[in-house]
Amino acid sequence: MTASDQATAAGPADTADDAFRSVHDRAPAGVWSAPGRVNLIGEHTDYNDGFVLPFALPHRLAAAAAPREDGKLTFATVGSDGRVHTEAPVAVSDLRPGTPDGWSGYPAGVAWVLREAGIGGGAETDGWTVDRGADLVIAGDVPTGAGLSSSAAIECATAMALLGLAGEHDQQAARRAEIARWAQRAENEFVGVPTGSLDQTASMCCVDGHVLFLDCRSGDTEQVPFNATGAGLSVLVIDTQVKHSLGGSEYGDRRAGTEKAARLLGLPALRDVTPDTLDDALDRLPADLVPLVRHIVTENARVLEASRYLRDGRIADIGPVLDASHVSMRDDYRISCPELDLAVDTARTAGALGSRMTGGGFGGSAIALVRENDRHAVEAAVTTAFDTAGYRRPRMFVAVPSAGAGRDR
Ligand code: GAF
Repeated sequence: MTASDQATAAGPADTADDAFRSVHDRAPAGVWSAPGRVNLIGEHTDYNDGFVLPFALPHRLAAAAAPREDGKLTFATVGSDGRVHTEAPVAVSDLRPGTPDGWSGYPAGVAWVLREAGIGGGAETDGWTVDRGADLVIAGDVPTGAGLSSSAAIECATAMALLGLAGEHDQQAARRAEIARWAQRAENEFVGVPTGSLDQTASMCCVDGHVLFLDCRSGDTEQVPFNATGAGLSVLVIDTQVKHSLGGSEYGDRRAGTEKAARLLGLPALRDVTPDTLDDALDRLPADLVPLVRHIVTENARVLEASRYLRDGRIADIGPVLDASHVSMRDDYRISCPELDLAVDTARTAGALGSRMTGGGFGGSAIALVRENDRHAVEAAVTTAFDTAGYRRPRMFVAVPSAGAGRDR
């Protein structure tokens, strides 16, 4: 692997297209792509029916694809060395949760879900369905294991490609939300990682220049304008390069803990505990669940607070809310790590208006809201702090809210 570690000057769509031609000696029928995301705030709230506030990154994974007629799926990816890595073909009829595994489990899982959903069969594409098979070549620049949703990007790019091969060109919001649910199902049931709906919904439903306010219970979304540049601000992503994986037990443990707490409280989900009822709820729970519940309830309140500021165009005011979110994740939900804490603390000391880890945690990335004039000083301070601590140097870049999944050509 990996498709997503690749630094591609040509851009993901060009790279995927070129690689497809070199592997298959023909042109792809099309190229589709989907972005990674940062979550501005609202961590681990998605599987508790709560609120999240992500935006799409400019970093994307592209899938060049063409139909086959022999019932086989082939997967290839372009690695960071520019080389194409091909996987052994797999029969659509042999797809089972967990098989294939590794990176190709993500696109294979999407094919499995779409096959079950009965996608395709229309006259426009000569009756093509996923059962007939497809060639997919994937390339792009979403960092992997960085908490920036490379998994959702590969799932959503694949879903868009297979739907495109089936002749679907519908880009309406409701269909996009449904595609996100299919992609999430692939991750939950085929790959076997019990994630919520945040990443796939962000990859499918985000739009340029906006953050996405998502109510994970109702599925309602609101596009909230977010022009940090216009306010002289930047969202700096600090990728600690500590690889995070959601496949380990920690993510599932947190999820199980919050679901158990909701059950003990007799509620459908922790979304139903509010700041007003929090103390009463905590009194009724065993000690080990108290900090988990406190994080979810206060984090939901912070998402609502940050959203109110952003609707009023008060971007700088979310700084303290980001800080409070990080403290809650570090001390209550316990999903941070020394590298993330160092990045956050150093950014704040060097002038960031607010900073927090983003994504699943246990490694991955932090974000810092910085005045553009202070950005270089913050970057330098973080680099020095990591050097001094003997940590691997982090990668940093400014994240600008970008478009969701779509067809490139
Ligand atoms: C990961 C998961 F995939 C999301 O569903 C979400 O729970 C997130 O961690 C934490 O907010 O990205």
